[in-house]
Amino acid sequence: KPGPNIRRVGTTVEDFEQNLLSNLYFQRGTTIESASAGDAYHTLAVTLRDRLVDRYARTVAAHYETNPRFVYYLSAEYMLGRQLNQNLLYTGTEQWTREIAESRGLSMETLAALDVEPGLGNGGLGRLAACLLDSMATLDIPAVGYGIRYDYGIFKQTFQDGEQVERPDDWTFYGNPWEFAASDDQHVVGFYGRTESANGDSQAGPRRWVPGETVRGEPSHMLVPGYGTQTVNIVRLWRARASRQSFDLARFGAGQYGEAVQHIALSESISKVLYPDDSTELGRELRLKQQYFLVSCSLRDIIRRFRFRNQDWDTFPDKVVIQLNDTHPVLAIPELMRLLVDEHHVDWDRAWSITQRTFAYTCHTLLPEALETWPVALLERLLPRHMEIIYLINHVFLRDIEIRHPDDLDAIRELSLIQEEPERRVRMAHLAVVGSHAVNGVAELHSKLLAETTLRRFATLWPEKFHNVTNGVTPRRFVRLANPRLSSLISAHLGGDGWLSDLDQLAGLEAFTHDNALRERWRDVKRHNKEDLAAYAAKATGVIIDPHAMCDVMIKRFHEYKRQLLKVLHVVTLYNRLKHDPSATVAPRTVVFAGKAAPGYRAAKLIMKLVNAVADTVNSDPAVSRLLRVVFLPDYNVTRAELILPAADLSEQISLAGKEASGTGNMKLALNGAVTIGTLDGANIEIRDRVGADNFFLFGLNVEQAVNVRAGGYSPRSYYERDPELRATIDAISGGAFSPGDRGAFTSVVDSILGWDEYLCLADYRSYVDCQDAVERAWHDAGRWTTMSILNTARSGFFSSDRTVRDYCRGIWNVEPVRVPPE
Ligand code: 26M
Repeated sequence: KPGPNIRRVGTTVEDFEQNLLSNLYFQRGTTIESASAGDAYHTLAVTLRDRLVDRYARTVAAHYETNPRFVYYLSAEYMLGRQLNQNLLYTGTEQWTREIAESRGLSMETLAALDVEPGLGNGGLGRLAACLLDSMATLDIPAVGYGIRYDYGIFKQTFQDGEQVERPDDWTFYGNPWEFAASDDQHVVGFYGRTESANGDSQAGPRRWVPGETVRGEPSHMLVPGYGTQTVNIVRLWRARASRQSFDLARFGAGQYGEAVQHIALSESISKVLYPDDSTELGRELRLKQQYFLVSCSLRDIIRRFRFRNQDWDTFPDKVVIQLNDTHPVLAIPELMRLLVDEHHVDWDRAWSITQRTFAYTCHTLLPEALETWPVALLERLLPRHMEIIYLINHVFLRDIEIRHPDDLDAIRELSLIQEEPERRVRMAHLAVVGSHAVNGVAELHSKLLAETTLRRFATLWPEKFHNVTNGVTPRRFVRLANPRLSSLISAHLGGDGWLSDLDQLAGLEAFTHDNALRERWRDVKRHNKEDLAAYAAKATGVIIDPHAMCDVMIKRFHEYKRQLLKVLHVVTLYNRLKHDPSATVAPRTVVFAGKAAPGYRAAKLIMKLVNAVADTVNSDPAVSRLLRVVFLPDYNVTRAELILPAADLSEQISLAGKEASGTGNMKLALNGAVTIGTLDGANIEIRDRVGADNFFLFGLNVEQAVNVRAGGYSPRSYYERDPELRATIDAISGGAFSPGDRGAFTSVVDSILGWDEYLCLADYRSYVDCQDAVERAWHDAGRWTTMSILNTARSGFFSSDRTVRDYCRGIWNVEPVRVPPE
């Protein structure tokens, strides 16, 4: 039981200033006279951290007292975003800090710029994990997030000759003031080796795994405060460390410096770098090691925590629910079986019941290439005992299927955890479904398609296992912190900031839709935000943008299914129109792109190069650049999103229907008053249902039509031949209009859409361009646009991740909040 806490922080501004000075002196080892901006930043960070530690200690005490059911969120990725401004807001010290800093000649911007964002994720999946952590803490849900502390996060993106160049993200180079390392709390993780019989020889009895190699997992944690509450949860990140005797002193003595540290480097490579792939699986052994490393460390930790207050294994699922963020941590299922059966001597059937009741699985994709499978041969080598357990799980499962459906070989083949052709592989999604009591998709359409296509057999078998939980985003970070101007305006009209923890209150704005004072200020806010973005764009890219022009944004990972290429076709269409008819009534527009591509994804990288080439041509052509500008902001990350979202007028959500599981950028943009142009895909459908069809620009094929077009022998070339404007657009690209020195630069992009066009860009082109014309007409009617913008914000309260977490709590987790009393 935790002892009485030392009171370290006070409640007044004087206390706060005293805490700062004391940390500057004792933590940073410097004085106010000689402190640098870095010293100030670091000191502020640890002073805020101290305040959160106080709350965290009380949270731990309340949890110990109540012994509640905990959510353990397992994710290979977290995109937490910068911590400073968030922690200032959550500790209520924003204003004090500003005054203290400014009185000493330091701006908040200078301090914020020193805050480094931990980019420990690729995109949507990792950011969703961070939003859910924020909402769980805000709703007082006892929860721990487990992840990997990569030394290098998602690469930094730069452009050279329009091409993406990746640079390492050494995010802790100057230290990370937000984390606590617990180097005395390590777990040992095994790999390779062999298995042998323990006692008896029953198939399902315990066996012993003798690993051939071990590494240690060292935890550190960051604090995850809730907004408007005392709860502070943690996210616990594991880092690989070599065992203590790994340094080869003899070799070092002999001058073989590289060889002397080789073993250390090899062991520690496990948590060295985040794999920068999003929705593709390359099946690298080190990636599998990362996954098992995360799982093994986290489960040991969860079990240790369970045993503080509980003994009976049968109560494990009453105290523990483990949410698997996609298949990346699915090895937790055989690992828990191994721990229960081999190490704690629980019999197989009892262990299996405990396991199934403990796990729940979220699927984030429908793309076949994103469904993880691992070669049986690799698993047998790396994790021999886990492979035996997977075989046994499969055996028992398929025996059941045979009883239900005798002689149905198709059912067996399609349901099996093992894929046989062309090589034997373990299907991680199948393992996840079989080992969990709940499976969910991330938007209504996605959950429906999962149950009808990818996981159809399972959904027929266990319909009650399948759920939908539509994604959400945290309004604290993506409205309050990203868009302070809009937030003040909202608070002024709603009579306070209660909306920040009860986002449905935004509906109260609707009453002011036709209030001229609000409307005018609404437009002012957007314009100011666009000025901020323009200043940044000028600095980062040299492109000058007009804050009065429509700000049309497409910000997301570069992927063919998301169809940045369709957006390029639209830009080139506008360019051609302006070239041929300089008096064309095109609305002034700034098209903003941002996003990274997986380093090995050639097609996506060529599309990026095309975006940059089109931007160069358009921006330097005086005949068009008055009305059309294109900016590709490099190095998209959470910080950059926070800058772009508040400035957006138009939100591009144009994936081919049936491909985007949910999307979350779509929600962030709508909340910031951007109007969506989008397909009936992912959560776009739910956004449109809520904001109203009049306030959403819909185009394109729906899922059923897209399937039929492809099935009916789709010929992209016939669209090219029939539509002269499309033809002129594509001809401009293939004719070298954007690559004067190298006409063939984009041949492969053009060949690919004319020849096969996997994501039906040409089938949706006409509908898209016509819809963009409707956007322009709406833009010309400034009053109509303002109404649409206000209604998008007012009607998007549903997309708070607080609602998402409540849905998980009720539908899947069955957990109750635990209030932490204020001191
Ligand atoms: C796989 C193998 C090796 C390395 C990395 C991966 C991998 C990493 C991330 C695979 C998929 C990854 O993420 C998929 C993802 O981000 N999905 C998105 O999840 C969001 C949150 O649910 C949804 O909003 C998006 O629609 C969905 O694309």
